[in-house]
Amino acid sequence: MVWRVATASMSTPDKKRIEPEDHSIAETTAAELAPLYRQMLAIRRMEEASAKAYSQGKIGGFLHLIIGQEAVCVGAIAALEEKDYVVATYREHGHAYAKGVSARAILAELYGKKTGSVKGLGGSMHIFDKSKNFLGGYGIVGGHVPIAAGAAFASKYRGDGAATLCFFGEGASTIGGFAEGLALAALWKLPVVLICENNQYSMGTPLYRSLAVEDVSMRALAHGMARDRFDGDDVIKVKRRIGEAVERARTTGEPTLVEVVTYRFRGHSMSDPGLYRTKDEVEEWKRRDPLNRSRAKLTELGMSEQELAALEDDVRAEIEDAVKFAEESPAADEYFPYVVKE
Ligand SMILES: Cc1ncc(C[n+]2csc(CCOP(=O)(O)OP(=O)(O)O)c2C)c(N)n1
Repeated sequence: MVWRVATASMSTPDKKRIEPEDHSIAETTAAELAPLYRQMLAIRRMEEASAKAYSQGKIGGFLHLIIGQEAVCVGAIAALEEKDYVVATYREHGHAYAKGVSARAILAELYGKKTGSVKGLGGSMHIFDKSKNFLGGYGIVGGHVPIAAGAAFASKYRGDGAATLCFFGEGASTIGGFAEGLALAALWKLPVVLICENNQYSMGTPLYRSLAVEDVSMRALAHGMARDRFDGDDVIKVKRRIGEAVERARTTGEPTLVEVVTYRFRGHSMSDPGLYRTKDEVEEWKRRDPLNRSRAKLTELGMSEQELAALEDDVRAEIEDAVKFAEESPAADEYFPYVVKE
């Protein structure tokens, strides 16, 4: 038996690339970018609406927002087909929306209403929709990585040609479940793309206090797995680079570990004022806002202010309708631990 020795200089299948910070948007057309900008804006408005409802006491439990990170889930999921699967964390409202779950079903779930994606019994951290191949929504950090490997195993077993995207934070990469999922994905050559949304903080802990290396994608080397690493503020770049990994999964069945560097503008959850970061740091990242960058690119590509305003009005109407729907929907049935009412 020949063992492959993992080193940082290994040329195959090490696909890691790091490039200088670049604040532009990759080559694209308005036809490609406009729907992605619309999705990112809808996610941001939906998150803002949920923050408001939470502060009014209309949403209970935990609420983790993705504001600032929208380009990652939108770009990555844009590289998929309907048959592909997505598995995500408790910070998953945007991922669910990008995979086709409606703002109505997401907000109603947050409000604990019967019309929510899981009948109001799961709440913010447990959005799930089998009809969209959106497989959750998990609250145990890193615990869902083996679940994603399992979904990819099922695709390989059935030969359905689907790829699975698994999203997690950099904090999850220190968890046993992450190591187990990675090991199985590499050993069994499973068609899964493991996407580390490195927003640089696990709750209030900065990356350098929880990891011995800055580069999370290096963990792929231990498994001879392909890897990539890039800045995640450009939705088109995210789509292209995740697209390469999805193509690899489909054609060779090989997994990829992708680290996308990003930033959350707000605290870890609604109860976190984020005092462990300086105002300057947050402001610096806000200047790189993925939504502003996409909007500016659309103007450059010839979209008029009038057209952009129409798109933005359309998003506002969609989210206002979803809030109204959630508020007016009936409350979830009472939940008994051993009897789930249909
Ligand atoms: C196994 C486990 N340990 C601890 C927690 C508490 N917890 C919830 S979120 C979180 C931080 C995770 O950070 P990261 O993986 O970087 O993701 P992010 O929240 O930044 O998106 C922790 C420690 C948990 N939910 N599960």
